[in-house]
Amino acid sequence: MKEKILITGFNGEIGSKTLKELVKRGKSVIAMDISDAKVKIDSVSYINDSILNFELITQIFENNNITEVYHFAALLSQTAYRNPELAHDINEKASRNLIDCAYLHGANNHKLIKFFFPSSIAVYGPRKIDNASEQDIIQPTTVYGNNKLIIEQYGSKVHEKSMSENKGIDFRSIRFPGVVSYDTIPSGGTTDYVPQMIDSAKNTKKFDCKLSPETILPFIGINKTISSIIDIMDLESINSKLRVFNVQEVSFSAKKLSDFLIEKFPSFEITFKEDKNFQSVADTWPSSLNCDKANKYWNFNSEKNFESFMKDMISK
Ligand code: AKB
Repeated sequence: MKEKILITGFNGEIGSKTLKELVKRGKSVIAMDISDAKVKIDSVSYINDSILNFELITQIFENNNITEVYHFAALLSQTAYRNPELAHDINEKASRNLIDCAYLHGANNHKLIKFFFPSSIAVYGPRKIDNASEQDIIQPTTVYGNNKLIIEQYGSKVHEKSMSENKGIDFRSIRFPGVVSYDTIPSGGTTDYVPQMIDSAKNTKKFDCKLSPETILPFIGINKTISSIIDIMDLESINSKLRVFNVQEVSFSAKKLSDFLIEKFPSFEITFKEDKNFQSVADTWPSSLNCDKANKYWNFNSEKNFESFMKDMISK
């Protein structure tokens, strides 16, 4: 049977670009999302359904030769805060189910299925730290952070079991900071003020920033996000018990961003109105991440400084 890759949440910011990249590399993809594809690629098999349809997920594995899974379907931090039960179902229950199905598929077919899970800086807390490394204090204070941590740990546990049996899943995960795209303006996340502020400045719209000017968070551009996913999944194996790796390109405060945008777009108007649901979350997330492990395993590095990072984002 032909080898297939399964992507969930393919319509999202990261899912849509990962899908395109895999197709470009000649991969045969089954793409699943609750909402239908805006533009369809001929070679892709689309499934328009919920990740909570467990029967369907079982069938996908039964009827196909799946070799890799990219699991992007999720509720982001602010949406999860407003819908904790749904977040538990989508972010945790459905993720566990997908890991279990992939494990069974691998075990039954005596092979290892590569499984990619996008985690987040939301697993950190309860205090803001600088240069956070993978093992630093991990006590998330949010629903979303807890969901992500539980799946990091569950995936790593199933990975270990799989390694001891030499069949099942090969779990790989990246802890993403805020992701900044030049062509999508996401909402639902705590870090989405960055793409939203850039869009407002470019289109001369007023912007109300929900974080204090001093708040510093780490970020990565969408191109580096996608290349990191492709690079970690391209590795034949990762000789490490640690399955989750930090990546970032730059860290900056909300004020540094607004100053830069006002200089480039002098008519841009911004106000800072702290919203406690956003501020209390950002205050527990690291201001920067240590990426030594990603550098060690797949040569992850970033030559970006704030100016070159922002220039890329506003020029597109
Ligand atoms: C969010 O804010 O929900 C995400 C993240 C950093 O995980 N962008």
